[in-house]
Amino acid sequence: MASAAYYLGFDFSTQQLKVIAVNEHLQVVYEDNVHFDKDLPEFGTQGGVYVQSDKLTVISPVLMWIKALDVILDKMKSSGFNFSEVKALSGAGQQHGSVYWKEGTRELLQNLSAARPLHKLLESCFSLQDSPIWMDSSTTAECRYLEEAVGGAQELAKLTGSRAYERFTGNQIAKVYKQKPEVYTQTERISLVSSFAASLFLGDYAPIDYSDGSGMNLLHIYEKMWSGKCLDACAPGLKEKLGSVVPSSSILGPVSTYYVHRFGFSPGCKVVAFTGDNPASLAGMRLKEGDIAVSLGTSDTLFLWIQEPTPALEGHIFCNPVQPHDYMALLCFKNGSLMREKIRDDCSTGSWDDFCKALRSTSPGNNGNIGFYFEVMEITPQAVGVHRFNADNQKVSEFPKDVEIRALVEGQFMAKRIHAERLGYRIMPQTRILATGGASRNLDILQVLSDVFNAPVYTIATANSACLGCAYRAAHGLLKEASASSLTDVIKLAEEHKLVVTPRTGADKIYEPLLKRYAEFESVVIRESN
Ligand code: XUL
Repeated sequence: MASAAYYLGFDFSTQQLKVIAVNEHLQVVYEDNVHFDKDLPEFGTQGGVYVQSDKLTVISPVLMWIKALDVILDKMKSSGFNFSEVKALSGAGQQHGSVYWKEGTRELLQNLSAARPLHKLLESCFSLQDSPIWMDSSTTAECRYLEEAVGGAQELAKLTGSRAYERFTGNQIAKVYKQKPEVYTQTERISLVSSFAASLFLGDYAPIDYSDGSGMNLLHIYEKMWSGKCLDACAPGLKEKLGSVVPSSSILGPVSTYYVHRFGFSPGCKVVAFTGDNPASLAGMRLKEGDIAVSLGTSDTLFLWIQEPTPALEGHIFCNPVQPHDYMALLCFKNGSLMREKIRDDCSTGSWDDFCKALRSTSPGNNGNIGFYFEVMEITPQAVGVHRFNADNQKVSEFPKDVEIRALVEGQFMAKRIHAERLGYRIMPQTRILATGGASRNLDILQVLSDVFNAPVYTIATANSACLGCAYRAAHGLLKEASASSLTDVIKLAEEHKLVVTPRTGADKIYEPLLKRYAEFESVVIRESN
């Protein structure tokens, strides 16, 4: 019998470590997880983190992540998983978090003794036991300093894809340097959570990949090199501590002999660069050139595949994890389902059926009525409150209920299109909108989405998309060596996405002028909110 080929994807996320194995047909053959709070109670985390008393500082113990890896591999072994069939593995980490390896650790990593679990071997290898993670917002001073040092927020965005954000790693490193200079000096290497996890498999420091590296406010996203200006503004000697950056689908080397001896991995099993969880999700959702994924949850998130980005003060541009010359963007809208549910309660007595009837009984374009609905301070754009404008461009205090419902849904999708286009996104003939999250079950809402973007909408399942994306990336990393195929070729094997709605004829003519008016009113709303 021909031997099987397995590809492993790991996801070191905030609350748990997950693993997925796929076979050569990209079908999932194994899935498991270790939940930090529940399965590793000795660390005493809540939701995988410690929130400090200032409520701004949020950290996670590095050894917890390592012990979770010990536990998950033991579980796989005892369930009879055949590690010798794994041809390649890759993984994802929560973005922005940083790990500080102590002077002298590289040698230890290169000589791991298979007799002991990793968390024992690496017990005293970190100059910082608790890593700052993405939920941290304690570095406002460092952010302002960095922006000023490079000539302003927009200049920083032009270089690194984002203005300064508290959770972005450069600002976190600057804080460590300022507040704990002795820790910084003792540190031989700083990894992201993703490259830290890759290092555990590689038995050596793994380079940071372009895509997760774009979430640091340190990487020049066009030149794919550390920006000297940004490094200098954060801490001295940082370049040496960060190591090199590599394309996200690079093969980093074979798995460490530790895994060969302890778990029976093949010595030929390759480690493909790890990346951030959002880039990994883009791979897991199987986005292609020109696609856009819209996650309609508590908040709404947009994942865009962009070729020529124009970084802005809102949203993030990352190097594309799948195609190294392209980019991806991430946009977050806080008033998502929260707002849809509020208007449903106010205007259709809590019934989604009635909400949908209202969408069907009103026409695309809403006869020129436009609304902004931000129950809480919105992220994209920074604005708050409810603002309504009628067809004569006059501000009005209410709309009939049906008009209100359509104004909400159209407004939410027009904002998404406008902000996506500001970041350089262009709708192409082959564009697909991949919808996911609670509201993606509602076809009438999806019809509006399709009309506003003038593109077909597909629904996709995204449970564990980051983890699955890494199993795909492992397969792609390996196969591209042999045949130079793209991830798109590799994932042809996976199940097709389901087409659910197509744009109505003439929708583009209706929304073109409406989008212009929406953008103009948005500036008014931002001014009024501030
Ligand atoms: C993205 C971000 C979060 C983390 C969550 O910028 O901060 O989505 O990646 O794991």
